[in-house]
Amino acid sequence: MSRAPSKTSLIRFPKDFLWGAATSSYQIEGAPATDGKTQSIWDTFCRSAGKIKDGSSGDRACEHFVRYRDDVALMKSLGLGAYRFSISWPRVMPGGKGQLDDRGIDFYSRLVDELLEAGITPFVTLYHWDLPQELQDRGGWTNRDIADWFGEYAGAVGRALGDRAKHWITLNEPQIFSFLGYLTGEHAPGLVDFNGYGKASHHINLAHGSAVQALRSEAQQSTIGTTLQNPPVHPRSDSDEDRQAALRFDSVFNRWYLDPVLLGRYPELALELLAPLQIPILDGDLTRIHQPIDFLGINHYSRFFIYADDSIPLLRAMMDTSHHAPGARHDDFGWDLYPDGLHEVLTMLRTEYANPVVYITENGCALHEEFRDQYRVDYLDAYLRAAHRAIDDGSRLAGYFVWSLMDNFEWAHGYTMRFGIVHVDFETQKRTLKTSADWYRDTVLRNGLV
Ligand code: IFM
Repeated sequence: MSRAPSKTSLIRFPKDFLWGAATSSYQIEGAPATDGKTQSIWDTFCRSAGKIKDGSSGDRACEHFVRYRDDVALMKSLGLGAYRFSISWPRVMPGGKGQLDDRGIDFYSRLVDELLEAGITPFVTLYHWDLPQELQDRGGWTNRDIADWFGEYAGAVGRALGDRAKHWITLNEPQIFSFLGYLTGEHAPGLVDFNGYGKASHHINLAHGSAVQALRSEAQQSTIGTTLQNPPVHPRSDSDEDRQAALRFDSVFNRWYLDPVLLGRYPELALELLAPLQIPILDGDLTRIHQPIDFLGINHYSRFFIYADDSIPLLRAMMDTSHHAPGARHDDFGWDLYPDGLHEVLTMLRTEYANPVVYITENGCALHEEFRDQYRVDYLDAYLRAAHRAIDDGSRLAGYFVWSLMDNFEWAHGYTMRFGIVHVDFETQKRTLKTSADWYRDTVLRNGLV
């Protein structure tokens, strides 16, 4: 009896598609006071009782500061073409202003060299939430001067690393760090201050613009972008109240950051809703924010279900993190597996924002399964299929970074949530590949999904 040759079809990604993994400084580095580094708002926040679920901090984290060579070797063994990491502002510029500290910047310089030596392209994020505490003491993001402070910091880092690092991301998820840091108080600096939120949200955009300008002059021949998390915002029910709430939420949470950067204006609805805050938007601000960028980074996890709720004034909308679509699988965070959401976001960018080049700069899920993480394989596979569909439709998706390379400090959840494709034993610091890491390596090597 003859057997037909087995055929496996491949969902192939474009030839130059970049495959990577992402991390951030506070979540993995440790070494909180080494070589002159000063405190960040997360060092402070973690010391406030009750803020972090397991009472932990990033003091030790993955000890990446001393283990970075091994971690780069690990990335190489996974066949990664790119690595997205962030710079700790208070490590390279103690106190947040002035000169770079040679010892601090030297760490990132060595990391960049190690990556290039391993054939891995560095993607450098300038701000992934660890603001120098000294700047917070001067008002942090609510102080308009932060746009200049951030620009000076960006220029200095660009000058130091820009001869070798050619891909830059100004900010990570402005939506999340402004909302959780200034409105709900769940993240550093832990404030519940609607007026402060209003100011911060505009200064964050201004700071992005200043950083792009500074990088253009200091890190020439680089590609520059920013990273947003724009989840699809769906009403929790069909009621008119929830639908309107979802529109309000989308405008204030998502489009407030997308529109000025990509279109050079704030969305009308958000301006109307936030008008009582009298956000000081001065002449010339939108021009400063609307710098040409080379790509948009999108972090994507799931969708938000929104309902009408008065607990946040003006916005009158809230997300229901415990709501699930009927039958949907979800991860330990309670985030639904909803790959169509990624297709939705990419389609929105293509049709409403002139189809920018996009990198998915984070995508992943939290699972307590320590090694055999089949759910993560299913999750990544499903989201990558959705991404591929968007490419077929015409989206200019240039690369994908899994969140995260390794288990790490998950902010207010401490070490209770594991996002890595590599398991970290936080006692011994041993790294072990999970099932998903093997799967990801195979995917990267074949540049496609079976
Ligand atoms: O761990 C975070 C990361 O720092 C920012 N994006 C979402 C991830 C998971 O919550």
